[in-house]
Amino acid sequence: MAFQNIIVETRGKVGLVTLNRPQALNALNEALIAELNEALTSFESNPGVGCAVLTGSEKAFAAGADVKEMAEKGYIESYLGKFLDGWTRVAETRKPVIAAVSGFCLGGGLELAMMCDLIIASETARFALPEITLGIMPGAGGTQRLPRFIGKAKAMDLILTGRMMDATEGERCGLVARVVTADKLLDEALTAAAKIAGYSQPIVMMAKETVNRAQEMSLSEGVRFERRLFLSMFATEDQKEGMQAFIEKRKPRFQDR
Ligand code: CO8
Repeated sequence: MAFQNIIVETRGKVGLVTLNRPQALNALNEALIAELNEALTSFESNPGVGCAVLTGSEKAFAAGADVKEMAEKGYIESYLGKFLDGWTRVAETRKPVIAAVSGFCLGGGLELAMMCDLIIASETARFALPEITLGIMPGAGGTQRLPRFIGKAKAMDLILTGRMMDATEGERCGLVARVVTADKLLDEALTAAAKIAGYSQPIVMMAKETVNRAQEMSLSEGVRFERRLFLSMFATEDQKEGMQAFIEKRKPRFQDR
């Protein structure tokens, strides 16, 4: 598939997707989402890719869903056409995805970033769910994921006022994992991704799955789930290799099995 709206590369064991609609501040239209999903599917089936990074431009990670594409939509057409069905692909990706965010990260752009496993932001990042200003509310998980990241009070503040939050506030309230200068953003994200991709792939995937269960399960069910997967790790060669390497004071050579 030739991509028109994104740039897809691999850097070692890291898959890199750059949103690339500069004329629209990377507004997310259906064509872009289809291409992003295609890229993620190709990373998932490529054993040489252990982690992905999703980024935009310095000015905008993504300024939201494409308002011009959405403006004329009607209810029945949207319902029958399964509008939004493809938007959850990032959240369903089994390998980790890091969002490297600079500039505007608004509406559907923030919803997309929140579907990733962690957000690394540049100091210039600006986060908002401004849908209320357009006569709608967030529709790609924003009303559900944002309170889980930052709590009800701040989520209500952002969703009901539509105001922007800077990177420092984003880090302080738990939306953002790390803040770096704009010139260091991609390096920081790629280095973190390469580190993750250097570990045992099945173990990384199980760790990701287990942390994500914390969003959905009660504590006791979650701990039980963790215990099951933790014990299953002792059936892997990578657990033996990891611990043996520690004892022998050498670097482990994980084989992803
Ligand atoms: N959709 C379409 N085009 C956009 C969008 C967008 N979200 N954002 C910016 N653009 C376009 C502008 O129309 C402009 O194009 P043109 O030059 O042809 O007029 C170009 O990008 C540059 O934008 P500006 O001139 O406005 O740039 P500024 O630097 O002056 O302003 C802002 C930047 C503040 C980011 C401003 O562009 C803005 O407010 N954008 C809209 C932000 C917004 O409201 N986002 C939420 C959209 S709704 C949404 O995401 C709902 C998600 C629900 C689920 C998904 C459904 C599919």
